[in-house]
Amino acid sequence: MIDKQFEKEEFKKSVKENVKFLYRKTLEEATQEQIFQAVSYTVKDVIIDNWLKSQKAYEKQDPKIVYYMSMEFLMGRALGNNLINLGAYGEVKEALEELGLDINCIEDQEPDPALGNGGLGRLAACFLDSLATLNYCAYGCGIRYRYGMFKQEIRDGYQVEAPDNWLKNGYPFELRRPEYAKEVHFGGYVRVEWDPVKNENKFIHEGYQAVKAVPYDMPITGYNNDVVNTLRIWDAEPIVDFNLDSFDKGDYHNAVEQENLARTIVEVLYPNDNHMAGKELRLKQQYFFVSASLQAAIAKYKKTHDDITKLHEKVVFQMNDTHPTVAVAELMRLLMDQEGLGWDQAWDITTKCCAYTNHTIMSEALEKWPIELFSRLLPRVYQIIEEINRRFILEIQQKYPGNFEKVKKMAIIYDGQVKMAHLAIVAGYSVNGVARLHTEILKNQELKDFYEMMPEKFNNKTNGITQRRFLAHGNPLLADWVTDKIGPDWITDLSQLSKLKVYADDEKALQEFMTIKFKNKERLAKYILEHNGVEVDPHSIFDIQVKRLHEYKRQLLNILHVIYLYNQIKAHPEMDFYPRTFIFGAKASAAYARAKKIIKLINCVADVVNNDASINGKLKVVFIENYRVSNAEIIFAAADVSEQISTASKEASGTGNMKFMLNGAPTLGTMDGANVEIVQEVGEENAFIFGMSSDQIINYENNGGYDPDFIYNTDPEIRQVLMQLINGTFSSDTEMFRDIYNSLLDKRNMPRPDQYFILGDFRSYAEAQKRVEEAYKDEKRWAKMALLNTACSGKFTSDRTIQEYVDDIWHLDKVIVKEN
Ligand code: DL6
Repeated sequence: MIDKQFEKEEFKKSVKENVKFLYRKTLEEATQEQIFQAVSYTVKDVIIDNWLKSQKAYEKQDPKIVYYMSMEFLMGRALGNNLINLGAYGEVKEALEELGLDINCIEDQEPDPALGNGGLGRLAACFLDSLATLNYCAYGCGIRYRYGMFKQEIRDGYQVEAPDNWLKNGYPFELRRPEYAKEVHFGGYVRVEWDPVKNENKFIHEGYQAVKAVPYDMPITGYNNDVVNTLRIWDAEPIVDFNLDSFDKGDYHNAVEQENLARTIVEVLYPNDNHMAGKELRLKQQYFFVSASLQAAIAKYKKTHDDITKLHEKVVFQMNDTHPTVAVAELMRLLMDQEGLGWDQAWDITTKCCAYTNHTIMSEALEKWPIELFSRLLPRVYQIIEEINRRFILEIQQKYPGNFEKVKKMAIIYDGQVKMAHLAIVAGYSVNGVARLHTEILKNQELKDFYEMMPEKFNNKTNGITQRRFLAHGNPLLADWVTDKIGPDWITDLSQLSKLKVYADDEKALQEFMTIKFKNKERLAKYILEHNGVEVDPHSIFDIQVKRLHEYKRQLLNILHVIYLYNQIKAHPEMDFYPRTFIFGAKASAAYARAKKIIKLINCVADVVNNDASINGKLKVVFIENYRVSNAEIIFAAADVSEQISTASKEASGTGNMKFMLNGAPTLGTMDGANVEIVQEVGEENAFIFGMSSDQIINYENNGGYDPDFIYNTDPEIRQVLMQLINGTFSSDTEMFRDIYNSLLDKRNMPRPDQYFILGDFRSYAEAQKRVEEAYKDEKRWAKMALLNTACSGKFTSDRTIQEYVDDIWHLDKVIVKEN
């Protein structure tokens, strides 16, 4: 234990008392879930003391605050993580044991607060952890969805979505803060009135519907520094007084609509990853949390500062993708209509306060809203965007006289649509990509015109992950081993891991490292048996691909290759083949039909392969149901091979790749996203790289694609695999996988067949897989590779990423909370 914050006896007493007060039960009578609540309240008690202390320190030191604005925070469970960061995990584990309780079972009672899809939502959670650990004052600003990311069930091989009612038993790590509630307005119209005193027009928003935004705060604990920051997520409630007023006036209809709006607005997280659904409710959600967060930030600033024109000295709003970009116009509105500033002053402040992170180049993810919808829902905000656009077009014309192509490509409003990325770039003072390659593609391809016009705004911030969750908590055996070898400093300084390199040729150390890996594989095998009913052999190679299901991530390439291996083993039973377990975990967006078919295919292949006695268990395929943060921790720790096989140029960064690397799994991947930097850190000899480069892919794309038919016609083994999709090998319904087959070969497939170059990269992938097998057979060589992956992963901590954001974009001051 770092601090004497948890006296074992006191802790036990407090847990018993909480069980009594909360449930009128003794410990013996209480359920595991009730004990989880009681333990959490005890832990929260300690956290609240530090939370108060942090607030006091912030009030005294008045640091600049970053507001991390994000539609998603994929937090994962809080109890274990808080205990790690409080330095009390070991003590609490022992105390619970003394009470006859198993900490793992208690932790398993906690729902995963899954207020995010994956990528940028999990990144936001890692960033909050690092901000608190590095002593920076930060707020996460988001939405308290009543239903988080759906729970995935696999029935008859199909994904079935079940609601995630994470709040059903009450969530112990949140605090309702009604005193900070704010009103948010939708619809209505803008009346313009002349202000004779100021000699200018006044814009008055009327006839709107109002919703009350009520914040719930969740504590974000730093590691061993007593810092507790806040994740503030907003709930929606009807405005009671206004309703009564409406009833009095007989405006029953409006009152009911306001009730409905409040009920629906935060009901559910849109389960789309890298895809924009374009739903009106989504825009409502965006404006709802952005408006409430900005109002709260301004109110907080004004409590201790009287000059609003200096807001940017104390406040920065980081927009996590374009989802919160309406913040730009809302801040302008608040500064002009509420604070009484003129356009130029408001623009000056806004453009010094807002910064934007881009997380994808997938065109279907780019947010564009129809003017009709936008102006109807947010009439005043739309007016402001029109004015920003008008002024920006003048700037373009000044810089590129007569060049209408530029206006067409760069305008914020064009073709009947409001383009949120353009708004974010024009108003933001910083635009960053999330891995070196991604940022270069933004500068030279996707956002080329903007980069040419305003190069000073563009910068790269390669993503990172928190080692507190993904090593200290997720892989305690390896964490202890690392601490034993190099001391505990890696927990807050991951670059320390490079000290492990001296063990790369130390046989004893390598053996210890691989023994830990084996134990983690046994742990995962047990989980798979319990959850899938499939027995897997921990001696086999655990080859793992866990991430959202998307065609560009190419789970299809992986499973087609499994089919290819299966054919090889069947055709050559005598062939030397190291047993393999291919493990998948992935949620598909509920409306993404092809992605869901790929899940079905994986499960159908698993059925055939796992039940074919003739291959002697050499090949197993497992699809882990309901992949989420809590089971991810177990999965990363157990991986031998990390599958990172996206079509080059499509994965902005990836962060799963970093979690595998930290846990000692070499990357089998393309030169895409942060894989490029992983390979640079660990050396190409300690990874398995294959496939076309991003330049090659982009080149093909710019010239109408390539011809997968040629491969189909000239490579009989690939042709056999494709034919098996439609000849009944994996489903008696030969039409079951026709769409997948067509997606690869049919000229009518839009925008072209095999858009993600699966056949184009197939041979290269199969060869890389062969190299994996060869390397794995050489135990010493493999152990060295695995250890070096851990040793070279220091760069990929979110602590490094956050420090770069602080140095280059946010310019925050460190705050000291813990007295020595
Ligand atoms: O930057 C975090 C993460 C990247 O690592 C992934 O490569 C990228 O796909 C992901 N993007 C999103 C975009 N989602 N939407 N909508 O999550 O961001």
